[in-house]
Amino acid sequence: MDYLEYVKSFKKIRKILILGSGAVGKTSLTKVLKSKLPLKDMNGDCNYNRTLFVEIDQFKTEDKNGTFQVVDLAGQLELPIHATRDTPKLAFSAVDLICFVFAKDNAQSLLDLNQWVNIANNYYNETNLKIPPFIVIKNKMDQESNIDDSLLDILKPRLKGYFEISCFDGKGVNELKKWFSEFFNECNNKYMER
Ligand SMILES: Nc1nc2c(ncn2[C@@H]2O[C@H](COP(=O)(O)OP(=O)(O)OP(=O)(O)O)[C@@H](O)[C@H]2O)c(=O)[nH]1
Ligand SMILES: [Mg+2]
Repeated sequence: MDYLEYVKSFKKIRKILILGSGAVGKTSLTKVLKSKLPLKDMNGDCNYNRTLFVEIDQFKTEDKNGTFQVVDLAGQLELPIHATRDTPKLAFSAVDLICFVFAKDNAQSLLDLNQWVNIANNYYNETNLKIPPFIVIKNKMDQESNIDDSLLDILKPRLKGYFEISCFDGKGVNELKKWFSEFFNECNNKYMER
């Protein structure tokens, strides 16, 4: 039996990795999952403070029984320092779920998903580990845009979930929170069945 899996189940902690391009709202996502309020109602929290390397945070499931530890990486892969290259174990090990995020008003961030998926795939292939389940989150649904997201159709059969949300006004966030609680139970039930 995997010792870490035992600890995670016993302590009711699961690890999430958030990947996606700069400014799509990865750090905002954790903020709203932690809070009862959307960004627009958090004082001063709409300012953009780029993640320089990695942010580690956590949020509770709705019933407060479980905790998700979140590893949220910088979106700028071209930085000389990037966790996917310099500390890949910190980013990728013991991950229960990967959340790929793109923004409705940024077509490039949708195209970039391909690169983020490849980076994750490469790590798990090279280390002979199975890629964890993953979801895609389209953020900034409050923004106007007409990007064609049919590109996602190729990915959709492999997705554990697909969500359209706005961290700014909170649209879709409650559904996502509910899904996370169910996913948490699913992880623990899987462990109990073994
Ligand atoms: N309109 C709108 N703005 C949002 C939304 N979510 C986040 N933002 C804003 O987008 C900007 C970037 O958000 P972050 O959460 O810092 O983005 P990030 O993906 O963590 O960016 P990096 O750390 O650079 O990789 C901030 O100014 C947020 O307030 C949303 O749903 N709608
Ligand atoms: Mg960030």
